[in-house]
Amino acid sequence: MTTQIVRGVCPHDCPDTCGFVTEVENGRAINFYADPNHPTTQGWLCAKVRPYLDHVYHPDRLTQPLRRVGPKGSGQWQPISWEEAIGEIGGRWRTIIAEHGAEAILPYSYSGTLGLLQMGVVNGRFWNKLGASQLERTICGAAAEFAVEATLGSRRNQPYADVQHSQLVIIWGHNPVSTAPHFMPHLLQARKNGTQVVVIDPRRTRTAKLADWHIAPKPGSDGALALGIAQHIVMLGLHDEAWLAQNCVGWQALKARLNEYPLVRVAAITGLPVEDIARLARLYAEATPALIKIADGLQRNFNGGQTVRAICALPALAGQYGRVGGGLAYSTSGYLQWDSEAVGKWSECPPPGRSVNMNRLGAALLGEVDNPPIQSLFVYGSNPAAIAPNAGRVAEGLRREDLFTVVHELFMTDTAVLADIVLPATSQLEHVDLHKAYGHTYLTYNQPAIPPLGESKSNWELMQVLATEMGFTEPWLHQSADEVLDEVLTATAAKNPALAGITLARLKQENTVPLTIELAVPFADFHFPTPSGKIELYSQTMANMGLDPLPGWQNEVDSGGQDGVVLNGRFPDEEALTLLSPASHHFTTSTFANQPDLLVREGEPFVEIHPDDAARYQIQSGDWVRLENGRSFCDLRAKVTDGVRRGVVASPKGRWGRLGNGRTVNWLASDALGDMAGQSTFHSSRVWLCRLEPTKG
Ligand SMILES: Nc1nc2c(c(=O)[nH]1)N[C@H]1C(S)=C(S)[C@@H](COP(=O)(O)OP(=O)(O)OC[C@H]3O[C@@H](n4cnc5c(=O)[nH]c(N)nc54)[C@H](O)[C@@H]3O)O[C@H]1N2
Ligand SMILES: Nc1nc2c(c(=O)[nH]1)N[C@H]1C(S)=C(S)[C@@H](COP(=O)(O)OP(=O)(O)OC[C@H]3O[C@@H](n4cnc5c(=O)[nH]c(N)nc54)[C@H](O)[C@@H]3O)O[C@H]1N2
Ligand code: SF4
Ligand SMILES: [Mo]
Repeated sequence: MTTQIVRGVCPHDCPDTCGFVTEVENGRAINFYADPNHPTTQGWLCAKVRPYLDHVYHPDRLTQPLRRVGPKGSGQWQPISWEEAIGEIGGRWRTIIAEHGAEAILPYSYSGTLGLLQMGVVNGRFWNKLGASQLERTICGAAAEFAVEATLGSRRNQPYADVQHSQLVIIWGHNPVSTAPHFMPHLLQARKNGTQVVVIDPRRTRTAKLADWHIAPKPGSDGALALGIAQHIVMLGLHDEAWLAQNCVGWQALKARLNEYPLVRVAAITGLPVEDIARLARLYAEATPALIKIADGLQRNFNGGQTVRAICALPALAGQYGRVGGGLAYSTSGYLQWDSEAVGKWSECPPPGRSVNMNRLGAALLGEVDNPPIQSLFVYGSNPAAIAPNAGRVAEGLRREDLFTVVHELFMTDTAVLADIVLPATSQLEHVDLHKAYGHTYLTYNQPAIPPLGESKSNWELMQVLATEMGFTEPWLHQSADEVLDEVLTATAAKNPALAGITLARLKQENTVPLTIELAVPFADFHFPTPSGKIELYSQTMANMGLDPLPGWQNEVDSGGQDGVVLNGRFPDEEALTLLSPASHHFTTSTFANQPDLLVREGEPFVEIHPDDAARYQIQSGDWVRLENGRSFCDLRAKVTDGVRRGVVASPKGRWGRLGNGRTVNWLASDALGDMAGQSTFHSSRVWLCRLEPTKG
């Protein structure tokens, strides 16, 4: 029997965007492993994706369209044909559009796949043509993206391997052992050669355990910490005044503001000893090259945007931008932005519908968004009932009798179970796509390895049948996958030299192709693509938007969902804890959190509690505890550990309520918006703790 070797790429939300290989016999994948030729992957996959065939061939994969027959959420389904399903969707939508207009339809999607076709084009073309509501995709890193672009003009990153050149690496609110694993061999090699590694995180993460120094500030205080470091560096005269004058706008204004952040005040805000802040400031100012590496967890709070602005100022103070092994590492996304017109066909569509912020989904479904109210929700590539903030409200919204919900999924998720129609989706082994990455600069083509399981369809195929149903005959709604990719590549290449010499044919041939990056070291020419061409420590753009134009810090506290709720003093301020819900090691948000082998490795849903906080409520490791606030409650197994700061509890994101006791930490999470770009604020959430009496049996 001949074995086919098919090369593909990991579609999941992770900066590493690994290449992989599937071996296929008789249309069935029999072997799966890392692409030994992919430069970032280097022949190994993470714990989540190594057992990928268990994901693809999971016995719970959805294989046919389903129509709800019982009450919402009852789990009573009737299999139907694709024709019936699409006909019913079209019929319902035509009625809704006639009564309320197309904006009453809200597509909701996020990062189930990051592919150009199955995410990017699918998010645009059909929905734009329909005139549906636009979704503000702000759940992940909106504030950091905005802040980095406002300050530096673009998101650019050195290759992971360049960390070899760093003398000091500060990993700030980021846990790459779990969330960017292919950075780690480079970091550990550098450390062996003498690079110092500092991790700043309220939790002793897997990454912190490998560092030379772990600093654990209070959550949401990092903006003040960065400004305190800056203030101290200036006080010591260790900043580079000439560099700042040459390359920055607003240095004098920022310098004046730094006076508001003396060490004593910053120590009080951050909960760190004055000596530690002073030591960190000196270390940073004297080490060169020095790299600060951040991701998005750091900024999922009320201060997120300003925190990132303040951190971006530090490499300017120390003259570290443009140096190999120095500067800021955030994301490589700025090197290549797909041509927006080719992706979304905006000019051939009606004006974009009104925008709905995805962080407010529950509130939006329950009336915050009206005129017109949301009458139909179409979910794909996301699992909002498990991953959105204030998820109890999302579930409540999804239970609305008059809401027509369609979910396109691989699995019967917490969201799908509340739908009216569930449609089966293909996995990455079953469809075509093209991926850029946010941690490196290779493009990788995904060749389908096996035919679609059962009757499942890819996102793009689904858009095509929906277009036909709605009578949309535009050729750009009916192209083949490769035709779409070719069109977007060609349109983008016409404007972006990063794609010089890169064609679809070449991608299909070589699979992984590097972008042409003019300057391997970001900003080595000291040109920053901001309006002024310099680093904008003071941002006029932000001032024009009514935002603080200088980096700063604000003391804003989560209500804990107590707005307008009578709680009879049950939640006193002095007993509030901050809930962090970071990435789990074995799942990608809620993806894989239904896979038996990975569930075993991750263990029971738990919450980490500092021994002092645990003692206050007589809690011991292994006890069932309740986290509670005005939004909801969630019961978890206690892990008492000094691996979290006092006053902080931590429980990883991504659990499925329906595989546990119904509620997850997301039921407690803040759905208020952060300081910039409509950002989510998961890590600002305040909760209260108690021990549950031992349950019987
Ligand atoms: N294994 C795994 N990998 C993933 C994901 C996953 O779910 N699992 N998710 C993917 C996605 S969607 C994303 S966006 C990235 C995120 O990648 P990361 O940002 O690295 O991941 P997070 O765990 O969200 O956040 C990182 C750290 O921020 C800390 N943190 C929270 N609040 C603060 C604060 O106020 N100050 C400081 N200093 N630290 C704080 C948390 O304790 C956490 O350890 O990872 C991607 N990769
Ligand atoms: N508490 C807490 N919650 C968080 C966060 C946090 O830090 N704390 N982080 C937030 C962040 S950073 C992010 S990015 C979001 C991520 O949240 P989501 O974008 O919802 O990501 P996943 O949980 O991975 O769910 C993706 C779903 O898409 C499905 N899927 C995969 N591929 C396809 C496909 O090709 N087609 C279709 N139709 N479906 C597909 C998968 O089966 C899966 O159910 O979560 C957010 N939620
Ligand atoms: S999740 Fe990240 S590390 Fe794991 S295989 Fe995918 S891209 Fe690679
Ligand atoms: Mo994310």
